[in-house]
Parts: sequence; C-alpha cells; structure tokens
Amino acid sequence: MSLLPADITANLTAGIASYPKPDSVVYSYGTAGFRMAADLLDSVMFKVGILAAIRSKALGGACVGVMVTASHNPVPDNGVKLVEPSGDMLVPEYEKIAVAMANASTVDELAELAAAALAAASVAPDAPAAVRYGHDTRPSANRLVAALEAGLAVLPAVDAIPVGLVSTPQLHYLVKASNEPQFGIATLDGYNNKLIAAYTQLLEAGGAGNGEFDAGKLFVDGANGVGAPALAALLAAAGPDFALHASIVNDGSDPEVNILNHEAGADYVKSNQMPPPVLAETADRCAAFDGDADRVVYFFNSPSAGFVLLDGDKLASLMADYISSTLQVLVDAGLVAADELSLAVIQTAYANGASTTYLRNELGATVEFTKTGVKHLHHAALAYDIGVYFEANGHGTVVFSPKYVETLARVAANPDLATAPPAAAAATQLGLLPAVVNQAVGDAISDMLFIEAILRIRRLSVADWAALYTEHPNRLTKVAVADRTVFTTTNADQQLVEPTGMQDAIDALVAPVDAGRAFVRPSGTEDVVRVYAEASSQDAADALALAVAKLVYDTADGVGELVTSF
Ligand code: NG1
Ligand code: ZN
Repeated sequence: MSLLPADITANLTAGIASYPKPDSVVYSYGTAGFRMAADLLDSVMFKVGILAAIRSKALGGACVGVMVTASHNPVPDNGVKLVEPSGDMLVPEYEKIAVAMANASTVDELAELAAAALAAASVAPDAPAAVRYGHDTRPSANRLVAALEAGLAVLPAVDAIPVGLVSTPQLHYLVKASNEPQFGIATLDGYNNKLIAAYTQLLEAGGAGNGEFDAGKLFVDGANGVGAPALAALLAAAGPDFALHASIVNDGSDPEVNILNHEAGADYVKSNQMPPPVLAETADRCAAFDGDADRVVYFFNSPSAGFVLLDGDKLASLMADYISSTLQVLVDAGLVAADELSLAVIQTAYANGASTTYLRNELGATVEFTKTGVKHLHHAALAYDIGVYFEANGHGTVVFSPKYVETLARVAANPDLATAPPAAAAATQLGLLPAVVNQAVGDAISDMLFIEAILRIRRLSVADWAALYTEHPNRLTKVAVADRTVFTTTNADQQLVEPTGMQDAIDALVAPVDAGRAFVRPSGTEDVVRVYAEASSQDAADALALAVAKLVYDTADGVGELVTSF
C-alpha cells in the first residue's frame, strides 16, 4: 500500500494512464542513462520526472538536471539521463531506483517505489525541489519533454525550470552553476562568457594573443546536432576579434539534407575512420562534435598520409603534455614541489596502446584504466589533483582538485613571480585551466577551445600534434547476440568473466598475434557485444577482430549477419 497522500496518488494514476509502460520492454540504465527508440520512452520520461524531483528533495532542494538526448544515436532514438547537483552523473543508488521505476507498470508499484525513495531519504513528499531540464535537436524531444513535465508535476513544491535546446555539457554546467555560484552564472550567456574570457586570457598568458600566431583554418562538424547552434552562439557572443575563427559545417540548418549524426559528427568520423563527405576534400584542421556536443575528435586530410584522426587519446595526450610541461616550469622555479600536485590520465580499454605507452614512457604520467562510461573515468580522475580523462571516442575532460586551485593561488601571490616572467606566465596559464575546461563533464566546445589554445601557445600544427605518437593498427566491431547480459567483465572491461571459458578462447586467439590485444564487452547503449582488437598491422588487427567476433557469434547465439570483412 502506498504511503503517499491521495492527491499524489491521483497524479500517479493519471500519469500511468497517459504514459503506460509498454509490456514487452525491460528498461535498463546504461552507460548513458535510458536510451532506445524514442517511441518506447514516454513512460520512462514520466517516471524520470518523478525521480528527479525526489532526488532534489532528498538533497535538500539542491537543483538536479535532466537531459533528454540520445547523443550519437540515429534520429529515431532518444534517451534521458539525470544529473547530480555537482554536475556529475546520477549516483548508482538512484540508478537502481530509476530502473525499478521505469519497469513499474502499476500505480501501486510506482507509488511504493516513490514512497520508499522518499522514506529512505527521510524527506516529506512536499519538501522543496528544483529541476533544470533540457533537450537536444531530435524531433521526439517536445513529446518526451511533455511526458517528463507530467512527471515533474506529480509531487508538490517542485520548481521545474526548462532550459530548452542545450548541449549535454551546457545542461551539466547550468545545474552545477545553479548550486555553486562561484562556478559560474547559471545561464547560457554565463556559460559562453566564462569560456570566452578564460580562452582569451589563456592565449594572452601563453604569448598567443590574437594575431600572434596563425593557426590556420578550422572547420567544425556539428553532427547536425545541438553543438552547431551552441558554438555559433558562443562565437557570436565573442565577437569578430575572438582568436578563433571556425566555419561550422553539418550545422543542421536544412532538415531535408542535414540529418542528425548522418554522415556527420564525431561518431561517424571515429567509427568509419573517414571524414564526413562535406569535409572529404579539405586539408585544413577539422573538429567533429557528436549530436549532443559532449564529444570531440579532430582530423585532417594529409596530402601524403591521407585521412588522419586525432581521437580522444590524442586529445588527452596533448592536454597532459601541455599541463605537465607548464607545471614543470613552476617546479624548476622552486615554486611548486616536484610531487606536490598529482597528475594522471584515465583511459579505458579502448584507448590505443600506443597512447598508453606514450603517456607512461615519454611523459612519465600515471595512467589508470576504468570500465567504459565517462562516469567511471570521471570518478577515477577526481582522485588526482589533475585528472585528465578521455575515452578514445572523444568523450572527456580534465578535472582539477581544490588543492590544485589553492596551490596556484599560493604561487600567484608569490612576490618572486614579478622577476620570473616564464614562471609568471606558466602560473597564470595553469590558474586559468579550471575555467577553460568544463569541470562538470566532457564538453566538445570547451575541449576544443583548450586544444585550440594549446596549439596556438605551442605553435603546433595539427600534423605536429598527430606526430606525438603513432597509433597501433586497431579494429572495433560489434556482434548481435541473443542475450548480451550473459557477458560480464572484470579488470576494467579487459577480461570476460562470463560466458565461462570464452576468455581462455580469446587469449588463445591473441597469443600468436604480434603485439596483439583483444577484448569483448557488452555495450551499454546498443543491443550488441563489442569486439576490439589491436595488432602490429591493420590486416592482423582485422583478422584478430574477425576471429574473436566469430568466436562470440558461434558460442553466444549470434543473431543476424556476422561481419566477415572490413
Ligand atoms: P557502449 O555502447 O557501452 O560501448 C558507448 C561508447 C562509450 C560511451 C557510451 C556513452 C565506445 C566503444 N563505447 O558505450 O565509450 O561513450 O557510448 O555514450 O565508444
Ligand atoms: Zn554525446
């Protein structure tokens, strides 16, 4: 029996009637929240609205966020994820409640779950709550946001604040800033102005103010998603003197031609290892966002080497390289002790082995591995004073500890700086980084601005950057199986626990391959099992990926057609 007041139960009854759970669907909260065909998500949105309100009530009314997006997925899909007041991803305890609520079909079940969540937090149903919610450019957004709003209206005293069309990182920023005013002004203007000011000051401190270095032309592929208008708004706010001139392509302006994530964007570029058709010819520097602008990769077409991709591993490497060498200036000047600030790069098993070798052996950085999914990387990164984290697909950011901020404030106040211009410049640059880099979550615009600043400060071309290290040939593929939940992993997704015996079989396939590496894990966003392989040649990496994919297909009830060549 529900312990909720009658008016709330009446709201639940109306909501369940309007947004019934489809019988055949089992919902799960994956690496990116709930994500699937938009037609199946109305009931989930209604329940997420209720849960977001409960989460805020449980946190004393601190503002939480809800983002309606399916990132790089095709247009018919959509999804939803919750954001904590700090701008972090939802805590695991609430992911479980979210799953239980999403799978509840009756008013009683739902009422009981809501009442239990309120009771567990010792909070009354009418305690205050604040929820900011936004969406990407998908056609299903309006309908799903209406379902979300119905859920937000179930409990009393909920301040539901729509923020409209935003990138995922903008939503995270707005939530964090509304709880932590020192982080920034909780408006899109606040977001733009913070990044514009920090980028401009960073260039000046790095001796690369406007006009001091010609960085060449930059194209930005907006994936026909929200990143294009978001970047256009930032550039408009920055004005004509801003030291970044970008031509935005795949900007979604013509819905007939510009289809979200179709032959466009970071996922297309990374998965197909080729430029989007609209940038097939250019030799200029290009950045590609994904559909909700929380990922970015770079690429260019080299006259000699053809298509060259600079993925999340390359972004992480350049950022770590720049930060550690700038910090070294302060260490050499005796202003910071050598081991005072810890720096680590957090990667997943999908990181190219050559990047890990570069980071460890050439940069001397600590490298840690976590399971796939930015929430895992983000949490691991928080253990360091400087935590650089990126997935190979371009999802990532850098987080800085309070100790980092305090240390740089101490250095900035040191009178010796006045007579040591290089140290003063280094200290100013490092002090600006927490403002340049979106601390809440990976952010294509903020990551791009940081990379653009480093290229200018270091006078690097995109080809110089690409030459930091050479990737090991690799192949990522996927296999559809009857039930991907039978696959469980350990050791940061690098080894299978179940199905029993499959890891031994994979090891046997890898053993004879020169510089071979392969692993298998179930996707959290698609109904497939992913297979990754690396080797000393592309042919060997492809052959290893195919052999492992066949093993998975044959022993785990493969569905549909198995890829037999690339
Ligand atoms: P899954 O589908 O769980 O592999 C994909 C990406 C993740 C992450 C999430 C969230 C790969 C191999 N996997 O997850 O890195 O970005 O989507 O969007 O790129
Ligand atoms: Zn995304």
